[in-house]
Amino acid sequence: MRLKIAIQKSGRLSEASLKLLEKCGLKFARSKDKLFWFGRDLPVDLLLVRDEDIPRLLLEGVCQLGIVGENVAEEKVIEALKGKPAHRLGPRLESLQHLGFGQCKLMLAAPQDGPVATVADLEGRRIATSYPGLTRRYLEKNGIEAEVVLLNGSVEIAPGLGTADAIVDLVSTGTTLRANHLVALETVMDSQAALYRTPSRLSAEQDALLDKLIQRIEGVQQAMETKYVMLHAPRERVQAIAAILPGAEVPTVLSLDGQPDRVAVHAVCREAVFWEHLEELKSAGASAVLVLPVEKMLA
Ligand code: PRT
Repeated sequence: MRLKIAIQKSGRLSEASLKLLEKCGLKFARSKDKLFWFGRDLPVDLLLVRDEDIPRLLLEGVCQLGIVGENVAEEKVIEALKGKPAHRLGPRLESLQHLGFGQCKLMLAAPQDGPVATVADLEGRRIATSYPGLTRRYLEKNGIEAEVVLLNGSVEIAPGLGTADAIVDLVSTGTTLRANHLVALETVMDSQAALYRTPSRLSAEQDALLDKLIQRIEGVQQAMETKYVMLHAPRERVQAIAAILPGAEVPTVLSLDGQPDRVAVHAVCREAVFWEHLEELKSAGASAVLVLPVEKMLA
């Protein structure tokens, strides 16, 4: 039994999703135009689709895993549950892991110096969004009755055109809001790409494969955050230097040929190593400091 993973075909999440799976050792027989890539070494295939189709493919059990923004997953689940009686709500999508890319915020924004300055000002107004489910849930939570206008693109121009008083849209740098003279007022939802699994039952083989994949993804993520630091230091400063290394376990200390007072220190740092750390190390007596990326880790 093979596993099928759905990822975005082309867009903000495609490259990072593919890179992550390749770093996990998955190789595919690629076909530029085709939507289906056959897994070569492991029985794991790829389906390249629009990101908004991924939640449905998982809910229907067509794919067993999918990488999609939490914003899209939540919205599509709200849509799928709409109008269903409570006892028929059925299984949901299970988020297995945050993936650390595609970070953004779904935000309420409105024209600068306009009548909408807080969520309370939305009563009786029109809000444009591509996320009607999340927007309605947010309005309900705040006890606000307002009209939600669905727009599938260029949401940020709606207030300027007079078709809405405010918007709920994704923001990452804030450039688009500023260019349209809008200000972000409140965060409706924080989002990033996540790995989701189907609510359908998997075979024992698929379950084992999924566990292996999750372990590899964790390893890749840990490796990305981890650095290997090598430096020279006065022997008597080793303890002080080890204390500066961020997130380091016990370092390896090696003798240096012909230099009885100095040693080489090697350490795996599990937290980001900033320039400030290097400057501190230098002040503590370290020299020849090298910071290297770690490619793979298995705890
Ligand atoms: O065609 P398909 O349906 O597959 O893709 P899409 O066009 O719906 O999605 P795409 O590729 O634009 O985005 C995919 C996912 O990336 C989103 O669902 C989010 O999870 C995530 N993401 C992260 C973003 C952004 N950052 C983002 N900034 N998605 C969209 N934007 C847009 C936003 O809508 C606005 O128009 O970028 C603009 C704002 O950006 P800033 O930097 O100016 O604030």
